Amino acid sequence: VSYSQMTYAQRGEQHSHPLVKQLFATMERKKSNLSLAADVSTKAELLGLADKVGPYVCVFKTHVDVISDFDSDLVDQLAALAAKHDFLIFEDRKFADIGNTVKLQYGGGMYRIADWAHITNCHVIPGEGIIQGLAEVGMPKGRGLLLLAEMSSKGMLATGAYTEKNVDMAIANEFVIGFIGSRRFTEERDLITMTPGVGLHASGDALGQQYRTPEMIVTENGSDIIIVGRGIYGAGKDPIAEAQRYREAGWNAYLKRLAQ
Ligand code: S5P
Repeated sequence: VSYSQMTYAQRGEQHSHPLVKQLFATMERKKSNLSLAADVSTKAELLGLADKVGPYVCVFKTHVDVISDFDSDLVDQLAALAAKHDFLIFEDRKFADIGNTVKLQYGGGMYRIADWAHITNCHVIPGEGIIQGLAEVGMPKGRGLLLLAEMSSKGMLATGAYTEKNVDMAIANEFVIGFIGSRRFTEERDLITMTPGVGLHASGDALGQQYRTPEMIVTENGSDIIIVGRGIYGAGKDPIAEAQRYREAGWNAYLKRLAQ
């Protein structure tokens, strides 16, 4: 039986990676396969969003390098909100350099990402060394890595043989817990997929983003988690109401998949 036919709870029980076990348990507890892409530019906005939308998401996704007033207190407060509302933190850093450099970028600098982000991600353009470098920092801390096997934007180059290489590298490296992409990629090791470019209404933006519905992504394509940003906090929106709506849409798409 395919993993896409199993419940998140069942998959959590049999998964070998403690972080993924925790993720699936959280998803089941909160009945949420929704991740918020919190692309706001100040500390106050980021923490405000985490406190408001936190109850409805399993994963809170950040881009800390767009926060104009970043400081270490921000990550302390974000970690406290993660405990309060029961979500994991994913820093969407998209590392893309050689192993030695990404080790420095992941563990050090002013952001010290490995100290607070449960999940991060990378491109495999540099070859397998990037995974090994990140693993040296993240594995001892119990973190997990996603590979960008595909992207959501118009004209993206991660296709065909490149996507397949991502899948091979993910299977071979314990630190990898899954992918960013549009679908389930493999039945090996129950590697998860998180999908950005999800929207109930909009079809895209002026800079190449393309949106598909939760049903296309979760029910039809077998992805595990939907990532939604501007659909929840965009201009004129009520983030709590939209988060509830996307949570319900994502969860119903999952229930529909199980019933197929
Ligand atoms: O292929 C990708 C990969 C990612 S991680 N396409 C994406 O859009 N993302 C991220 O998902 C992007 O950096 C942003 O944070 C989020 C999508 O935001 P939205 O406002 O378009 O929903």
